[in-house]
Amino acid sequence: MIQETDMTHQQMLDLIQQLNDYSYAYHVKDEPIVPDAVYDRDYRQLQSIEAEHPEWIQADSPTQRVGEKPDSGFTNVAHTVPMLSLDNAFDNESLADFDQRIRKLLNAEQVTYCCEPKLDGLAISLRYEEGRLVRGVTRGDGLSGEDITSNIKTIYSVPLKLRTKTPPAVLEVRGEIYMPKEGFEKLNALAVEQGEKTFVNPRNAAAGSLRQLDPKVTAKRPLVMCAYSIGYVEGWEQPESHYAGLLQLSEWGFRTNDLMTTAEGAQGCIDYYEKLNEKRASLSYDIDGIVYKVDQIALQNQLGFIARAPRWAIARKFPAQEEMTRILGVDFQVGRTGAITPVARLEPVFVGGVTVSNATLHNKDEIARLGVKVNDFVIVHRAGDVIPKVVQVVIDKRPENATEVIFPEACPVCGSDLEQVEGEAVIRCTGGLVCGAQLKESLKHFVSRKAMDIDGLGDKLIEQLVDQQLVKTPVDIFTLSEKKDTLLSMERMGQKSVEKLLASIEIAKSTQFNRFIYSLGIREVGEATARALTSYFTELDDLMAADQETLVEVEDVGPIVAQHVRLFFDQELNRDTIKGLLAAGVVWEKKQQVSADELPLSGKTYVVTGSLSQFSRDQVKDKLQALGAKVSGSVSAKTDCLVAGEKAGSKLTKAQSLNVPIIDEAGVIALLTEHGAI
Ligand code: 5U1
Repeated sequence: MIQETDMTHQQMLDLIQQLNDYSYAYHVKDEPIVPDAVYDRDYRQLQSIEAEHPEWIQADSPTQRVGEKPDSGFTNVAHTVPMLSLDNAFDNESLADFDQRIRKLLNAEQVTYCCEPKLDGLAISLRYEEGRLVRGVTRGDGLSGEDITSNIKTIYSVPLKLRTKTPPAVLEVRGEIYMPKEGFEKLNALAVEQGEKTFVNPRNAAAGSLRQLDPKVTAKRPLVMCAYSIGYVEGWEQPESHYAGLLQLSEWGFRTNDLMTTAEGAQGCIDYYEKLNEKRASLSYDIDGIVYKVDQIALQNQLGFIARAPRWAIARKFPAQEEMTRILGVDFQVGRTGAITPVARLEPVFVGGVTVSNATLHNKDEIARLGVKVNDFVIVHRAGDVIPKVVQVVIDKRPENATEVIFPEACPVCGSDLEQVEGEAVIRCTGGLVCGAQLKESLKHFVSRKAMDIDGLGDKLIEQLVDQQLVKTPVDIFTLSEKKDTLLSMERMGQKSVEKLLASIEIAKSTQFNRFIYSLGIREVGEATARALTSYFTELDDLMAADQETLVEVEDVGPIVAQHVRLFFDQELNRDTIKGLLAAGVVWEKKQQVSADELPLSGKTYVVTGSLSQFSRDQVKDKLQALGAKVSGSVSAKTDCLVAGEKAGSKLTKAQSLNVPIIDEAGVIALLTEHGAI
């Protein structure tokens, strides 16, 4: 490391370049090239040299991202070229109509469209002169917007300087500023902790963050900018297609969406919609639709505009994830660990693509935080398969008959006392397996696919078995064969289904150690932790006897998990259940203890996609992990191999574009066989 005092001007410029390279890799490419500590050290070094030589400070220095408050709030600035809005299509027919219109106007058989996720954030226009950022302006009314340059500069994915030696004389880039879901959750969690107001959704959080008059506040908000078009350019010839323009923006240092692609005709666009709709909930950011644009710029020019919307683009909207409805009442559900969850009964409402009649209110504190009452109008949010939740009360519409939500004093199912651990929001029933609700939920978990995997023992049947007192602990499941006649007398249980159920129970007795531990339902022990525990302790007795100090040596096990594990095995009832299960014939194959880095696929990252015929994707993932591989959900340059089954989609395309090795089902079976996993 060079001492700051010895540093030449050129060395400082190199240091800025290096920091900007680190930042680009981290914030634009999502592929950090150095640990945070290295960035921080170099950043501090730059700060010292700038303190010593203020005359050397460069506009693109990372230290210049957070400046002073603008003196007089935000000023209004006219856009060089208006920021357009988009026509919407809410179904496939309207999209097909759009394509037909375009083909007719162009007299073309088929048109290529650029397809991009429509990010749910705020549109922005960034102006670069000679490659340097000079202004960032909100969309406003499309003709003029507010100059929020000082806030924009705090966003690390906004390049302060284009990554080229030959930039266009003027470049105006349009894009969206948004807040990723994780950053939004953290921001809201912090607001709750500090007793401040929370944001209803990531879009509002992004808008609120950009509206801050003090850039120091904006700088603390996890905002991201993603470019989606070139609004205006001087001194540079635009490529022939919109898609190529986006690739150029990416080369110049902008973040572009990695799911953007091109598609042929209406059918190509519809296929893209179906794929993205499936992925929508698992994305790390909110999208509210897809934007389709005629890809050829010459054709765009030929098509032109109607009013403020281009004829050559359309937004295909996804079903809204937030809707307003009314709370009819509040029920209190008791979960597997005794947690009491208030659930709002709703006037049915269509949200996130389905009709919703219930939404979680999480816990007592959340009821207080929302200030929600029965009969209130509320905003309900539903994304993907996640449980719908109430996110806001519409206070202006509060009716006269709104009544307080009364939290129960005792367990609504078994009447046991309730308890609340200090510092935790959750209130629990103390009844344990004596509580019918906890017993039912524990059994549902015990038999579930990733646990003991007992086919034919569904939720309804478990409820009947508990209600009729045929099953009081998981051990009783393994003695159901002695109660065949009673089973036959139960609702919807014929000879065939009873036999099938008993056969599945018999098969499930041969399990795996990690599944067995997961099935016990120890608090905070999910699938991955169960796997970590059982590769560290190969013997059940050793795991049951381990003290907390030993438990925290296990990868990913912290003091809280260790405490829950210890508490679980300390309880006589749990030890008796385990004894009973083993006595009933539950067994697993013992594995040789191998340290994690000696496994054949240690250090390798796999992604599994598409449909497989001989194994489920989960089974293949299990087996790859057992061989030491890490299994990730998305393809990146760090992926070592993609397992692509039939109908593999964008992950396959991405792997191909990144030259990631790809194997099919036969290939993965050969690999697993080679290493003795099957
Ligand atoms: N991804 C994307 N979002 N979005 C919004 N592209 C896109 N294009 C837009 C808008 C308003 O307007 C074009 C007409 C440039």
